[in-house]
Amino acid sequence: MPVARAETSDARVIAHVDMDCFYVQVEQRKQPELRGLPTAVVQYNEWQGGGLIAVSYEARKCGVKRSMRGDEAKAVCPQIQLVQVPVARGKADLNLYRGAGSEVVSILAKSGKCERASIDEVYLDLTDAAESMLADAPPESLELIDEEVLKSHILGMSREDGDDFKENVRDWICRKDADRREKLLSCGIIIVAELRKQVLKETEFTCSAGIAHNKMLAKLASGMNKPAQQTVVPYSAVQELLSSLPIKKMKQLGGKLGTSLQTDLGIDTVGDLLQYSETKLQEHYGINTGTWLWNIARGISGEEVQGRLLPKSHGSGKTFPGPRALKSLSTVQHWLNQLSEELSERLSSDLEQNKRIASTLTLHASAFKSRDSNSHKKFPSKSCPLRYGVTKIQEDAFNLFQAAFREYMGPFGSKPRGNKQETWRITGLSISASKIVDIPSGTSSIMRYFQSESTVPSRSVDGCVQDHVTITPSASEGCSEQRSTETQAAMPEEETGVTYTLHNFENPDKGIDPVSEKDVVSCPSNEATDVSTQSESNKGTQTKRIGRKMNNSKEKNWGMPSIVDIFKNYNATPPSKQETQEDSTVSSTSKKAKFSNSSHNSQVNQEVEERREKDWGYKTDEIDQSVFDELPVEIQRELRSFLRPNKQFNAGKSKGDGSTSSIAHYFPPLNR
Ligand code: TTP
Repeated sequence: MPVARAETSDARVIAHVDMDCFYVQVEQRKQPELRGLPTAVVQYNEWQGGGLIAVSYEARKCGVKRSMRGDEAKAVCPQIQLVQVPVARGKADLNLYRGAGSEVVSILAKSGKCERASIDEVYLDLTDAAESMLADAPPESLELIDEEVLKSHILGMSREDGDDFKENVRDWICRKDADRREKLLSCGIIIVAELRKQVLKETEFTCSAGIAHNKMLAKLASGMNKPAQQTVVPYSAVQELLSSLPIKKMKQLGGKLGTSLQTDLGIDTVGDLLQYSETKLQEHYGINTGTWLWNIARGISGEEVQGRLLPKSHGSGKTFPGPRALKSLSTVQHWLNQLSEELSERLSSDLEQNKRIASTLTLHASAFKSRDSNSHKKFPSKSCPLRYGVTKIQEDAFNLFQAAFREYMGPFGSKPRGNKQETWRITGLSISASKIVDIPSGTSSIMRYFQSESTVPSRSVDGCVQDHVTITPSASEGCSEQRSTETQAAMPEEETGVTYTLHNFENPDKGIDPVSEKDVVSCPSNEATDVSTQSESNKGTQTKRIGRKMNNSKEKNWGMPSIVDIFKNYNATPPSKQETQEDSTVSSTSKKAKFSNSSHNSQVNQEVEERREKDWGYKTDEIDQSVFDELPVEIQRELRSFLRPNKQFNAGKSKGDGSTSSIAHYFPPLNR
């Protein structure tokens, strides 16, 4: 019941920390002479001075807005300093900003559970820290309260009394008669002020924060007083905050659902939702969404802070505004190649530094057609299993594009209609890698996968059960290119300055999960799995054969035959040493000896098999052998001999000599 959730989440202390005009601050740290001056960071392209993507607060005072181009900004603020974003491969290179974001995260992460929400935003669950403070040094016992704490904005508290407001804040924070949840919030205020000071000291960056009982309210609050300030949402102020909040400003209501609430139910503010019962909302929007809407109208959100310091996905994108729109498939391919290079570099870096692999590649594009009544038709997004290695990604990205393009152009394609050729333009391209999971640290052999319980689905960095991961031979290509730093991108649509609407091409990662399951289609690549066909068959066969336990999974099975399916079902101890020895003895026995010992062998095998069945929950006989086909041959062989040591498999023409065959070739250890 929602009310029960309210009780539990009220006792939590959550902060949302958001850097102020982040890219500007990063540039100002690099060039300190820009500090205090009206400054903006612009896209690299020169057209009309480039699009503004970050604007300093001094420039904002002069009327400069993010939606402007450089020339426009100069017109309203002649003294503005325009700094161009770094460029690589003909597009913005955000590594500088990503690195700066990571500096901040590493400071904040020391305080409690920390979720990196975007390049410059972090959620913190400070409940434990607040509880300790309340137990050891409650605010009311403090003789001195820091100035930064006293500057906090507490919603519902008037600031009109001039300097007295600091006293009011002090009184509020030190109330002895407050209930426990509000006392915890007071501790949160003190902790966050301290953290913000620490971030400033160590990075020279200012940030703002929202402090509340849940993520939703903390996020709403953090943007209310900027820059370098913090805002608190006491429980008593929730209704007032939400009553006038435009419905579309609420997270997840900026799109179709928000529009439907406006047009179908006449709802303009979050507060307006209060007039509808939970049942009524469920009638309109289904059980879950109805309950969720009912909850958010009351400031209730059970969403947990995920312990995630790394991004959920990697993206690389570019917009092609106005005359720069792409007109030919060869230019599209050229740009997809650039984007793929960048993506591959980041994947390699993630693999090397964080031991993570991504499993889904998604392509988004924006386009328009001339001479078409349907010219606003959305360019479909497509996904396929991700294969590591630049050339594979390039190939798959272009294949995805072509599949989407065919669908977009419709049955007539680009054939002439009447006398006129149908023309099309691509105005934005982005590719992203998602469904990222950890691989066990120090992996040196495929056997480690089987021996590590940590390889089961709980590996997900964000706590969700992940989909299948495909490990392909091309992983080696990805590894050979490893360099660069960490992850998560952010850039706006270069041309329009419209931010975070449907898809942000230059900033494909910014707060948007690039893949929704319904978008996933087959990868048209020859080598990649055809999900649309295979998913159907595999949903039946693969799940039945190797994944009995997966039948309970709520996650949709895309049907990628994958080694991870096997890992997912392995949660027991590895075969004992003795068993392994038995296995290897059997496998190395000559044909003749094998024949003469066949009854002994079959008995040993049967025992081994029975043990595996007990441990794993299924018989190795039941494993669909086709799941191995996606693996490098060396690993196939290693895996097959591990599973069925006495059986000869055909697909075993290994490149290596067996003794060296190992997944380590594909995912080399960090020190390489
Ligand atoms: P934001 O946090 O949205 O904005 P900001 O930090 O510049 O300013 P504020 O103080 O108002 O929070 O974005 C963080 C950085 O992400 C921003 O400095 C530049 C980049 N960015 C884009 O590249 N494109 C976008 O559309 C937006 C909104 C931000």
